[in-house]
Amino acid sequence: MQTSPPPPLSSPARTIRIVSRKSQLALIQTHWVRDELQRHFPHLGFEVVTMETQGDKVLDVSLSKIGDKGLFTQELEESMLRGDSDFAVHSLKDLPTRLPTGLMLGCITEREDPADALVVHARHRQSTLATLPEGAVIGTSSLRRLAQLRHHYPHLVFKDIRGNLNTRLQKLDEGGYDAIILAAAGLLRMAMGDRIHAILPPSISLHAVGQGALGIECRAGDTAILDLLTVLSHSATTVRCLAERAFLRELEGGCQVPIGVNTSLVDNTLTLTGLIASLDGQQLIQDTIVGDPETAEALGTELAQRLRSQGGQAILEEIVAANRA
Ligand code: DPM
Repeated sequence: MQTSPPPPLSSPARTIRIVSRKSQLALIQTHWVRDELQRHFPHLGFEVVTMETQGDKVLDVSLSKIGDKGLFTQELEESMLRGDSDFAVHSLKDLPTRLPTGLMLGCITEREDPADALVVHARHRQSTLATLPEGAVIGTSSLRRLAQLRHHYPHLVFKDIRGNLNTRLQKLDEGGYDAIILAAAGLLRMAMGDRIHAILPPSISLHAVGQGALGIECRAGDTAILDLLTVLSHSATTVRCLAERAFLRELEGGCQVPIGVNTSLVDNTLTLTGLIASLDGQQLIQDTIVGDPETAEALGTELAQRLRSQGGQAILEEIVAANRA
């Protein structure tokens, strides 16, 4: 049976459907994308459809335990593959480095500040991570944040925290934690930048791959949609994030590992720093590669191979073994 092609984008019968998670941050991001496209293409119709994902529903289990591929993306991907929607807006860091057959990363938007941020309870307004009291409880579900902060601040205690940004801030304000670590980008996009007590420098916390950027996923080869998306694409962010994603892709073995990065693109030179940490924060293996932005992905892959041979491989194997036990 032959299915007829969808009507052209300019047909009045054709509305372009954007699929999104329902969280406040997801909707802010998706509405921004829709508004930008509507501004560039006033004659086209855009509609946002929202869905819940596994990651939104399962809130009582630690991210690192359930946190495998596509936790926040799978339902949206199925919707695009069914033809119920045309593209999805994700926080790039939640988009797996390998996508299902039939889908592709259509574009990467300009990055917000990719750094991690410290948010403290009001009683610690005068404190820094270094001066928080012995045993102070820090909320995070990120193995990456946990391992790096354990390394630098062994006097702190770490406790899982789940839920969307509003829920997490509420849990902090209610006194369940002394401080929490969040992506600065999420707070800034939600106009809650005033909650940022300190930005963590790369010497303390290397951020997650793709943090602060949006990744738009669409059906592979959907040229009509890909053409529209070019107006949202940011070339410097794209180069940096493609290097970061190639680095992560080369290290991933289907389990959550503390992996951090930092990138810069200055004077047509790409600098990528990558880190693999042991879960206890005892070992931080870090290196930096510098090169031509044209070879961004090859640089990411090479850096990953270097870290493996510098002790990263042993850490990866340890984590896989611990997950099996
Ligand atoms: C991923 C991680 C976290 C999110 C793991 C990591 C943080 C979980 C936690 C892959 N996705 O960063 O090491 O801290 O318990 C997420 C956030 C954003 C996108 C929230 C945040 C907003 C920032 C952005 C959750 N995904 O990191 O505080 O768009 O980059």
